[in-house]
This record gives sequence, C-alpha cells and structure tokens, in this order.
Amino acid sequence: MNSSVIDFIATEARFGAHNYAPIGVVLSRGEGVWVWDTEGNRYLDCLSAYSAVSQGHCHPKILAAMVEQAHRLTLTSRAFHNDQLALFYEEIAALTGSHKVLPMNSGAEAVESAIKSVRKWGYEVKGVPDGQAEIIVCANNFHGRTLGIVGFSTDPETHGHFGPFAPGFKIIPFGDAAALEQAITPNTVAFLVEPIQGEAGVVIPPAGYFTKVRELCTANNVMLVLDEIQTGLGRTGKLLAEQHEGIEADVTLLGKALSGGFYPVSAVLSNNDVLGTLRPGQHGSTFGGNPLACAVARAAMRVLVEEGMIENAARQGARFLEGLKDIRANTIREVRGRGLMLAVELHPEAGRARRYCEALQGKGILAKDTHEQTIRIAPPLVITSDQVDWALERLATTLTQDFS
Ligand code: IF1
Repeated sequence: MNSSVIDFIATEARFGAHNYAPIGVVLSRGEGVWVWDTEGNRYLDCLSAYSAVSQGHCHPKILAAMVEQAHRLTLTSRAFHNDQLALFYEEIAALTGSHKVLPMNSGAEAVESAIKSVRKWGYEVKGVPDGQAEIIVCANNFHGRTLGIVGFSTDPETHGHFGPFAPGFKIIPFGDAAALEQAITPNTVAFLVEPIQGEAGVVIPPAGYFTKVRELCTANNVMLVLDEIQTGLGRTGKLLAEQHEGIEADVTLLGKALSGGFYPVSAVLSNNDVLGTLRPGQHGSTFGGNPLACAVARAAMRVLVEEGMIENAARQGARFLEGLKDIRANTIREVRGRGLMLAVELHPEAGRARRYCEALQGKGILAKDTHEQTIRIAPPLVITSDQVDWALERLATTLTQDFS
C-alpha cells in the first residue's frame, strides 16, 4: 500500500471508534457495479453497501434528482408541508400496494417506529392491557443497532454489555411455524421477521413457512411485520421478498436501496389500523420525510422499475447461484441465495471467510464475510451476465485455494 492509503487507514484508527474492521482498501470512486480505490485499482462491489447501492454506484438519474432538489429545498421539518412528500407517498404506496406510509431515515428507525406503532395498535385496537404487549422475533435476527433492537438480538457481539434492555420480546427459532404457534398469546401484537435472514448468512426458510406464518398471524390477530430493509426493492429478484412466498405482510419495512445509497431514507408501510393509531405529537423525526430524501427516493424507485433491475436481479441471480453451485471446492459447505442475495458458507476447516475476502480483494472483488464462515455475495442489481461470469471465475480460483 502506498503512504496515502496507510495515512487514511491510520488516521481512521487514530480518531475513529473502532466499531468496524474494514478490509484494507480505501475507496474513492464508484460507478455501476465498480468501485476504485485511491490507487486506481478497480473492484467489482459484491456487497453494495449491504444492499443499499442496489441501483449501482452514483446512478446518474438519482444524482440528478438529488442535485436538482438540493438546489431548491432540502429540509423543512414536518412542521410544514413540502412539495415532495405527497408525491413520495403516492409513488411508494402505488409501488408496494400500501395504504399508509411513515417516512423515517435509517432502517433501525423504521424498525423502532414499527415496534411503537404495533404496540400502540395492540393497546388501542386489539385491546391488550397497557404495558403488556408482546412481540415475537427470531433467533439470529438482525434488525439494527439501536438499544431497543439489540435488546432482542441473540448475537452476543450485537447486544453484549449494552443492557439493561426493554421487555416484551419473545425469541423463537427462524423457519419453525410450530414454534410461532406456541409463542403466540392473547397479548401478542406482532411477529417481526426478515423474509430471508441476511446477517445470519442468507438463511432461507423452508418452503411453505411464510404461508403458515401468515395463517397464524391472521387467525390470532397478530400483525406480521416483514423487515424488507435488506431483502426488499428487488434484491431477491422480486420487488419484495414476500412475493416469493405468495403472502402479504401487515407492516413492511424498507430502507437501504430506497435511496439508492445517496441518503438515509426508510419507511414503514402499512394500513390505517396500525399507522392510523399515530396522532400528532406522538412520533416524529427532524429529517423524516424531508424533501431531499423524498426526491432521492422517488428517483431510486423509478430507476429500479424503469431500468428492469428487479427482473435483472432474478436473471443474474439465477446465473450467479448456478455458477457458485458448480464450483467444486472442498472449502465450500453450502451455497445459498435468492436473486442477488447470495452466500457461500465455508467448512470450518477451510479457515475464516475473512481470509477468502482478502484474497478476493487481490483479484478485484470486494465481498464481506459474516459470522466467520460465510461470504456474502450481493452485487448491484445492474450487474450483467459477463460481469457475473467474470466474478465467478475469480471466486472459483479463490475458493479452490485453501487458506486454513
Ligand atoms: C451494521 C449487518 C446487514 C438490516 C435489516 C434493519 C437494518 C439492517 C434486515 C438496520 C442493517 C446493516 C447494518 C450495518 C451492516 C448491515 C448488516 F451486517 F449489520 F447485519 F446488512 F446484514 N434490518 N444492516 O440488514 O438498518 O439502521 O443500518 O439503516 O450495523 O454494521 P440501518
């Protein structure tokens, strides 16, 4: 590495909290599926900022929308109306078939807002005794990093030494409908779950699981809250991952790619029963629903649909998954994926996935490991067949090496 790269990394180490251990690369430019480091080396981005850059880096039309709006009006607070919010509401509601929208900023904020809303619905509509609402979540969940959310994480790295935590959450195994049935009580207001568990390593539930979940939630007047912050907006080859299961959530959470990586934009999508419980002064956010966020999100949704990115994710995801499955390597325990949300789980004896990610960096691919043994593969949804094949070649040579 040349001195400037070392300087960037050293300066980050000197001044920054060490809450991440980044791969040793300093990026300075991005375009489509490609990013370049400060030394001019090009990499295919197989993380897409954890699916926030699904539309590709620096998408020109989202950029243009951001610049145009930034020249006009960026933030008013919700004390006043603005000329972008209503348009954002109309367009996201039409795209997702939702009736009510609560605009927030980060994904975690959307999750926390959903938790507040379903609890309020529980007390004011379902008739749960005040303060006794229960929400069921799954082991190995990842819904964000706020105190409320890490309180129901089962990952010691995520919740360790951050207590005490809020009560009212029950943890069940992911993919087990009988466990959900057992856990539901008259005080259960919601089941909060990822359609595919991302951070857990792209864990896909058994076929029919969500059909049973939908039936159980409906039968017990429990709100099904699907966290589509990572799986949503085309990542799995459909607009929403729930569509693979043929079900509809009561509450859907979006974030990340809702802005194409230009700005923190998230949203809670639901019906009047849940979001209709919020009255003026009972929830809010300085930046939630601001005109710049809305303009960016409108462009991000538009290009996702108009440029066929969702269909491309299905097509290229199938190609990528088949190519990964064709790799004959003793290091590979399992390959999983739906659309362009893919993962390669290594055998423990193969050594840590981080080592393979470092080797991939040397071959021009940036990927991230999760939980020691799994390499996530999630390129922007604009990836072409040639680029998939280019990546597969490099993945095959890397995964057939042994870094144990
Ligand atoms: C980190 C993980 C991924 C999410 C789902 C809500 C949120 C996330 C399904 C919160 C955020 C990010 C957070 C980021 C890394 C990344 C991540 F590794 F942490 F778990 F993608 F898998 N629901 N995921 O995936 O959204 O508040 O971050 O906008 O914290 O390191 P956020």
